[in-house]
Amino acid sequence: MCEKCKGNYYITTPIYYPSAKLHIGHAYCTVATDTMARFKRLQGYNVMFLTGTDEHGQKIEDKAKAAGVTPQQFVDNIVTGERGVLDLWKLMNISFDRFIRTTDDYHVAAIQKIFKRMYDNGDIYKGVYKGKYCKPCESFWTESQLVDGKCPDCGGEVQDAEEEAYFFRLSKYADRVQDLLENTDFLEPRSRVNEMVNNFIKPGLEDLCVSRTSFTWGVPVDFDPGHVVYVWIDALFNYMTALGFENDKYDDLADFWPADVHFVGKEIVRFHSIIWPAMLMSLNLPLPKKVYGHGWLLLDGGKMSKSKGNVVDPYVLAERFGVDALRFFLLRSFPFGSDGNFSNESLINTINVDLANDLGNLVSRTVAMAQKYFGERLPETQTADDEKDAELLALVSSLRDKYEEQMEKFAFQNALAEVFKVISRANKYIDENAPWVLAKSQELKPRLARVLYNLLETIRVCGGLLTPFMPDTAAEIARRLGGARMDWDSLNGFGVLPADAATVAGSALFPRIDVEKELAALEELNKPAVPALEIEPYSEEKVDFDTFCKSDLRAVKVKDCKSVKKSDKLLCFTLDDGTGTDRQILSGIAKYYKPEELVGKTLVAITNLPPRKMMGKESNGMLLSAVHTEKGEEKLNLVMVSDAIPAGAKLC
Ligand code: ME8
Repeated sequence: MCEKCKGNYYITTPIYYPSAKLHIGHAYCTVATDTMARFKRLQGYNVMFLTGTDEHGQKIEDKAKAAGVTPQQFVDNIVTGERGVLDLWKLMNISFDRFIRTTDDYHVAAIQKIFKRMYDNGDIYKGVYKGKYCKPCESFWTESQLVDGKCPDCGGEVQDAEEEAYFFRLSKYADRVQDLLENTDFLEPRSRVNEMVNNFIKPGLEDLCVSRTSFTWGVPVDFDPGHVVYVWIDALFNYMTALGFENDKYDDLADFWPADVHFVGKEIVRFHSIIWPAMLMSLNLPLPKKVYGHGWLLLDGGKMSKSKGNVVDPYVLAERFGVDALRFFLLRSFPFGSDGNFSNESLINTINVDLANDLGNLVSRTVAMAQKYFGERLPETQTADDEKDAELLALVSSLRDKYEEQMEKFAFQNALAEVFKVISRANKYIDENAPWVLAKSQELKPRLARVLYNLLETIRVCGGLLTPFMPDTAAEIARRLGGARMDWDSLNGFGVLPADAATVAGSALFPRIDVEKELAALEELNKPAVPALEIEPYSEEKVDFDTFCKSDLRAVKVKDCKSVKKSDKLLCFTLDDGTGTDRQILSGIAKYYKPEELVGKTLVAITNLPPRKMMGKESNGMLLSAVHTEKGEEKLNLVMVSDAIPAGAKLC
């Protein structure tokens, strides 16, 4: 630890499944973790911020197979490929110190050692895993994973099945884990404690299956070939292997373990607050100080998906609205511990109200006035503060403490609310003091200088406290304030800027967005791309051979073809079917052909269908045609065969 530092601080995000591209919900937790890491650095801590990817498991193996690549190629593409996970974190200005991939060699080797240690101490034993098996998918499922009793992947029937597997003695740690949850601040928010204890521990903790033989994409159990470590030992221990636990790649355990906090989404709180401490207890390792289970970003009250009419691709959002605006929105709009409803409209409104109107205007107006009335620097001759200034000064002076109190509780929304209270007050202060009136009198110039100084100081403190949320914006604000100090100590008081503070003019920090226009543009972007060519799905239903052979297919020659009165669909064909008697068939293809272009063609007809009346005319059979969809438009082509085939020839 460095001598000047306040101490070490270790914070982590969950490691993401690279089974598909990440959406804005995934970015939510990472932005929150980044903000916390930056806040701790600002306070003076020596921070280790870990994130990464959780790359093993059947789902990845299956997806790679479907894509025709190896599992490693599949995850490499999503993690390190263009617009992958690493690109996204770079774009979002995520200041992680370490990135772990569970396919990294050092991690794989460490997991094998960890598994063996728990096996040797008797906490991992061999047993039989009973579950439901889907044959076509070659997948095991638990009862609770089934959807309406069927395979959640293909919807097919499942059957009872067993496979040999290793189990972790989770049940042995039930009492100690319950005590940890109920009698310490290990898990927050507190509301999640009851959920864990009542739903999972009290009904009886079962031992946990920790190996599989039904797939191979995992860390091999080195002392029992055929078994791979099943997900949670592999995933959870990333938090320690990334510091050097059971490997020589890193040597940071002494400095950073136990972690100060693991940020995790609510659906994986169970794994982090029950299974993770139990595994650490098994190895007599110190437990992390805290697990914080945050809420979900929802779309229309439900799970996030692309199809719900909102753009959720963080790349698109960051590129259109700016990274800082997007980061800000995520933490300003939703209380971190609860679910929140995401919408493009609320994103735009937040940018317009908080960033363009309140923050942006305060900075633009103040800097523009300082420049207009005094040029590059304020004059040192200023009046002392007025009574009118007291409220603003008191608010700014106490802001850092209030903000810090909220940040320490991970209450990002409340911390921002404190800052924006001061920003609003400062905008009101401009109107109350009407600098443009003060500017008219030479005598009032020292007062005008003081008003502007107070505003610049307010902007400096607010800008500094916004650094963890909007690092680029804060840096730009510091620049406009002539390179103002924004370090932690300087944010605790009023009067840090020199009296002759410099200012630098610039364009609007956050231009206002036209809500209607932008929503329309996003809707356009969200329209699914029309596939160039679509064919009808193949029928699953089988036809037996004899039934198929009953269809009498014949080559027929078009003697005449006419449109049908009062019908814009039908064409009426007079056909030579080789019998010597003309056959009449009506076909609904007028949209696709002009009648005259078909005369003389050799077509295929099913001739033994019962006669049908259409628009008062009798149709004796059906002409075969091929249908497909091109760029969203339905196309039809009559099946035409070689003119060398005589009328009446049977097709079989
Ligand atoms: O769970 N809103 O990975 P993952 C907020 N590999 N958070 C969301 C979200 C949403 N709409 N959708 C997902 C895993 N998340 C495991 C973790 S840790 C040892 C292993 C969050 O990619 C989710 O809650 O499925 C989780 O915390 C994180 O994204 C990663 O999810």
